[in-house]
Amino acid sequence: MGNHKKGLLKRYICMAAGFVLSLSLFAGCTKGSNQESETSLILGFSQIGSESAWRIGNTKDIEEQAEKYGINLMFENANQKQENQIAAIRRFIAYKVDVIAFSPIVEDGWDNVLTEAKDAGIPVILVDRDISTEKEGLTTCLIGADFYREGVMAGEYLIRKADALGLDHVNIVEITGTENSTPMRQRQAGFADAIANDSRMNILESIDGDFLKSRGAECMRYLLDEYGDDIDVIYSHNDEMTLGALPEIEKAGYAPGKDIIIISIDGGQEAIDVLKEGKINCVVECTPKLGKEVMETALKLKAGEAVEPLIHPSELVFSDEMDTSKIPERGY
Ligand code: GZL
Repeated sequence: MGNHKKGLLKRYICMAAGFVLSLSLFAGCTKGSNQESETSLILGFSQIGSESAWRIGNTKDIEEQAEKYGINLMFENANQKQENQIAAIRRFIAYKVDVIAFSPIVEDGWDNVLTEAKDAGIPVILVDRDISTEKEGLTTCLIGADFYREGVMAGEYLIRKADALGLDHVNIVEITGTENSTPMRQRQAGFADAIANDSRMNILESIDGDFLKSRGAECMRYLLDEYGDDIDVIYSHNDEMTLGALPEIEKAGYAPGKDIIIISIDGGQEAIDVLKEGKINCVVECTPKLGKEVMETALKLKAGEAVEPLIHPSELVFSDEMDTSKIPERGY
């Protein structure tokens, strides 16, 4: 046999060994003891990444609840890449998990892989974010926040704040989350709709901060250079970007929460602490604690029971209108 053929054979043997090894690694990474794996459910979960305290809190809750419900969790972190989520879902299908759950980083581009899951008879739960598709029946349900309502609550707070301060015009800059993601689209729409009939309100510019702290700082530097003293309000789609923006506001000589009204979303401990200091005026809650509903829904799906198509957790608004010292520990 020529060297080329010997080389090819060696490469195929290595690839086959690698595939078997990766499957055995997946078997090893499921939670719970072996004897449980014969009886309890195997759930494949594709998480977006670790971009924020919210996301890290969501992952922690998913893992804790899987343990609590005795569910074998195959967890994959996509590190902010859609292609990694698609590859993870394909591995879950190959492994023949009982249920797939994932938080889609953006709304588009899922039809093919979700059709493969459907053809394999594996039900899919959407967690946190939604997808947009023309196809029916690719997913069973969505468990996640009402982002549109979060945007509305942010806008309604701003109207009350403008009334309280007697403002006759309000210039707003918006730092949005990941473009084409459900929270970005709906938080932007809800806020815009809430202030649409208030002639004082004027959005100077919306800019994509991708839910990242570093991008929040970059966006803030640009907006301060562009609009400086004209900025009355910053509406930021998540705490991470808000926390990135705050030092830039102070470096520019403005007192956040006083010279500029700061409105944020998520409600993690760090942002709540800054709210208590008076440097953020309003934090709309977006709970990352979705794990209980995910596990209960997965168990129902495995048992062939009907599930709720949409589960929205209840959410609060924390702001300088209340005694913020009474806000309990957030847990994320
Ligand atoms: C909201 C979630 C968002 C958070 C961000 O449910 O999708 O993604 O608001 C996170 O902190 O990055």
